[in-house]
Amino acid sequence: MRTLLLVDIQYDFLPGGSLAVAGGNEVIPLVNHLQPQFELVVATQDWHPAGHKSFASQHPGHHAFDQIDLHGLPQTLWPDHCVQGTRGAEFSSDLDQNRIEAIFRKGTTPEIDSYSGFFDNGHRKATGLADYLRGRGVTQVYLAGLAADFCVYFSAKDALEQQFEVFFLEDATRAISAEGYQQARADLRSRGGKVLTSTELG
Ligand code: VGL
Ligand code: ZN
Repeated sequence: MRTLLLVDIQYDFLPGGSLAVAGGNEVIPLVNHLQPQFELVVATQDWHPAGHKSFASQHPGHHAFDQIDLHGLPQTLWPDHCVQGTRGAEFSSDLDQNRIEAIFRKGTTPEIDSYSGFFDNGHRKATGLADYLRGRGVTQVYLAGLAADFCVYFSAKDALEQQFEVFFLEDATRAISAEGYQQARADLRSRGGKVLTSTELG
C-alpha cells in the first residue's frame, strides 16, 4: 500500500508568499494529476504560532537565513511564514484537496522548529503521522511538495528511519537552495531512498 504525502503546499511557500520557493506553484498541477494514482493522500501543513522562534523577527540583530543555535539545535532563521490563521498558512486553492484524508500540522511549539511531517527537529515529539500510516497499512511513502531541501527532505529522512520505503518525486518538488538540494538528494539516496520523476510512476 502506498501513500502520496503532500508537504506544505501553502501560499507562503508559493511565489508572492513570505518564504517563496521559486517555481513552487509549478508542482500543483502535477500533484493534482498524481493524486488519483494513490489509494491514500495525506498532507502536512506548516502551522506556526505568531512569534515562533524560527522567525528572524524574534532575534534582534539577526536576519532571515542567518544560522543560530536554538536551545542546542542549529536553526536557520526564516521570514515570518505560515502563521496560524493567516492566508499564508492556507493550502493553495489550486491544490485539489478533496482526496486528502488527513492533514498533519507541525511547527506549533514556539521554541522548536519542525521541518519533518513526522517529528520536530529535536525528534522529541511525534506528530502521529508514522502511526497513522502504519495503521492504514502503508509501506511506501511517495513525497512531493515544498521545499525539496527542507520539509520534503526531512520528511523523507524520517520516513526512511521509520522503515517506510521512500520515493522522492523530484519533479513534484522545488528547492530553496540548489546546492542544499543536491546534498539532500545524495543523502537520501545513500540512506536507501529512491529519487524518481513522476513519469516513472508505475
Ligand atoms: C519549510 C522552512 C521553514 C518548508 C518550513 O516547508 O520547507 N522551510 N519552514
Ligand atoms: Zn516553518
